[in-house]
Amino acid sequence: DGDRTFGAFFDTPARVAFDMDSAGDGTITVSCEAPGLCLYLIDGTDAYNVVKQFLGIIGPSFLPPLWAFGYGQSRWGYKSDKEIRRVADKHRALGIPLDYLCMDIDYMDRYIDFTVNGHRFPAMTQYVEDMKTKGLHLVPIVDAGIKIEPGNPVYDEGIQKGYFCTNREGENFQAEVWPGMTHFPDFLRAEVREWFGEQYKFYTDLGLDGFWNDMNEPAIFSTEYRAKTAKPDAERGDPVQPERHIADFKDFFHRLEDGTRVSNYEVHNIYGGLMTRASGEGLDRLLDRRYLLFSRSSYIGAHRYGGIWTGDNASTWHMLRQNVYHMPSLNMCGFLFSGADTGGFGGNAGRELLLRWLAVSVFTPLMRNHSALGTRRQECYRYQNPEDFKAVISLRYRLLPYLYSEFMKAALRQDMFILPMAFGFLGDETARRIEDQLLVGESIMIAPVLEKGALGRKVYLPEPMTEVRWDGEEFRCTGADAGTREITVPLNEVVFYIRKDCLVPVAKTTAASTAELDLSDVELLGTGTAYRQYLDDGYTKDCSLERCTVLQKEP
Ligand code: MIG
Repeated sequence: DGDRTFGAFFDTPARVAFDMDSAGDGTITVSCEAPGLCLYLIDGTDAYNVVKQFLGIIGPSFLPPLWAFGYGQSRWGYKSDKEIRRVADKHRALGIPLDYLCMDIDYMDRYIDFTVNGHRFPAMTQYVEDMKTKGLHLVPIVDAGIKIEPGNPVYDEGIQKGYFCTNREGENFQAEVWPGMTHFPDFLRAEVREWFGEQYKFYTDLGLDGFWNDMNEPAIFSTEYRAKTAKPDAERGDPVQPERHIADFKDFFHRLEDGTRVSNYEVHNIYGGLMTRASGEGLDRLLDRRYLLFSRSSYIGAHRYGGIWTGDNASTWHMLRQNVYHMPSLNMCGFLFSGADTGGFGGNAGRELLLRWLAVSVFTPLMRNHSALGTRRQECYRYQNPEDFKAVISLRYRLLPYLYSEFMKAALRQDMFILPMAFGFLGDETARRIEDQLLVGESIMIAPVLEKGALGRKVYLPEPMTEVRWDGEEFRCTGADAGTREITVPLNEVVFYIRKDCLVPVAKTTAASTAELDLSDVELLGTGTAYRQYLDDGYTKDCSLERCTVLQKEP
């Protein structure tokens, strides 16, 4: 009747359709084709309260190490250790901070998981070690499918133990992905997850401690049933043909713990989340420190094992805006550690778009510049005046004492890190309708510039705040009254706000990487009197709120 505030979680890995009042008579219809839908209804005093209860139910978040909050550079197409080293050196030479570099499928031997191409990376262990001494982590991609290739120990063991998904006839299901024909591990069984997780030992033995899981929807180019000739496929940039994919998903089967067979179509949405669970649980056993892990596909609950990135976006202003809109939703689902491909994956990013995008990514836990093969090179130093990029990315490092502390507190309390304005200013009708301003932790409000050619933007302040202008060198703080104001934001500056009676600890200097950053040596910005800072060594596993200390602002 409109008086009750409640949340509804439709828990099913099958296909669900939401009809949000298409008839216009106020009816919302949710339908699910597979049996076994579990519906959770959560009553609450307000929407934020409902979300907090939900987060309490789904469990605590994955906790990444400090370095995962640094800036990362990635690209599909980095072909060798030398090329990646050049990219890194260029950042260091120009003073653009950098903590990690991603290795896309190009590092593998013929796109086979748990292998390294020995021609392109002839001495991987040494290379990983060398990069680490420069404060740089390497982050390999891992795909869901295992190449059909007798002699490969992972393939052989999977076959022998019956760990792969099967087809209608009960044989191992075959699908073409990057390595050619592959089998999909049946992540729905604990035994298979444990086995798959163990395979990451290949990487941890090389000294690696960061990973991204891809193609785990699972994405399929063609199958034993669907010929290559009938190829139009989303992954290849052609128009999406949903019916084709649905036919694929109906063609392969999982075996549950109790022996029941279910088609992937009935459990499709949980596959990627369970791959991430497999890797997260494996890495927990393999490493005595925290690691970086993020996945393309996931499901409610899998935030306990890794973060997510929002997949293949494009270098457009629309996608930048989508990135902003996605952040609160992801946080409501527990995916605190998330972010988009900064600068956009497909298409060519111009200088203005990349700078504005970086100014948003400064505030998202995952801050990674990634682009597709064949697009314009998107590393910051490829553009005019790289010092402008350095200015924006340096803000991230200056803010890390705050961002890391707020992230960890939110994760440990099972709360959100990035919130919509509506949650921070309950009852403020104007704030409720604003989607292009966000709250980051308990002290910061951001109002990023999201339009091409804009010199600035209109900002709404529900309460008086401190306006902070970062110009690449220092923070200029001024008081700002409640209400609407117009601000000018040059491309090499970032403006953000500190909430009334709140403080933000900032590092006194920037650094080449988080390894050189002292999170305890801070200056306090804002009008508050005290800030509770979460602080640890950045990699220890036993994190707790007891690691908080109170910082007092001297009058
Ligand atoms: O079919 O590994 O979303 O980030 O660069 C494309 C190549 C497969 C999709 C991922 C993207 C990655 C790309 N992958």
